[in-house]
Amino acid sequence: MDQDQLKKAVAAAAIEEVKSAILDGEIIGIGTGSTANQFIDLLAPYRNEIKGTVASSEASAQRLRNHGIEVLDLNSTGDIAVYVDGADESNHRLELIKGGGAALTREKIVAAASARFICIADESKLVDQLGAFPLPVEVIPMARSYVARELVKLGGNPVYREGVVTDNGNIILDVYDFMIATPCKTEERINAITGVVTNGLFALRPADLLLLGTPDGVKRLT
Ligand code: ABF
Repeated sequence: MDQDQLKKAVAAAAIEEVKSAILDGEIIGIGTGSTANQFIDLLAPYRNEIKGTVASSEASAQRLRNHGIEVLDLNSTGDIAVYVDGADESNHRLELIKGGGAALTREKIVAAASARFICIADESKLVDQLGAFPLPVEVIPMARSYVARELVKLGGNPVYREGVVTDNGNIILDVYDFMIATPCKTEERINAITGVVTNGLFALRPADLLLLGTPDGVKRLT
C-alpha cells in the first residue's frame, strides 16, 4: 500500500470511530492536511446525518462546505464530542508535532475543546522521540526576530517559513535540530515566550487514540 492508501485506510477507520457520535447528533471537530482531507471526503455520504462540524482551518471549512456539510462557529457549539486530525509526528505516548500545514493554532483550540481527540496518520509519522520534523511555532509578525532569538537560546535553529501567513494573520517559524526529550516541558517553555501564539507540540493535550496506517492494517494505539 502506498502512503495515500494508508491515509485512506486510517480515514475510513476514523469514520467507524465517529459514526455513533454522528448518529447521536454530536458536533464533530475536523482537522487539516491530506489525511484529514481523506476523512472529510468520507464524511460526505453522512451530510444529512451530521448536525454540524467545527473546522481547524479555512481550507477544511471550504472542503466541508463543498460536500454540503454544515460548518459551525466554535463559539456557538460549546464543547465538542470528538476531533479527528492528522499529525506530522507522534511518539508512543501520543504526544504530537503538528503544524506542517500552518493550521496549528485552530487545531490546538479545537483539540482543547474536544472530549476525544483521534489522530489519524500513516506509519511514517510514528517516532520514538519527537523533533526530527521541524517544530512549527506560530508567532505575531512583529515578534519574529525576538522569538527566533529566544528559540535559539532553547537550543533550536528557527527558520522563517517564507510566504506563509496563517488563517489568523501570523507567521510561522520552523524550529530545526530540536530533539525533544521532554515534550510537555518544552511545550510550556515555548508557550512562555512573549510573541508566541501557539507551538506545534500537542503534549499537554495529546491525542486519545492514534489510528496508524500500516501495510498490515490499521493499528489502534492509546
Ligand atoms: C495537520 O495534519 C497538521 O498539523 C499536520 O501538519 C498535518 C499532517 O498532514 P498530512 O496528513 O497531510 O500528513 O493537522
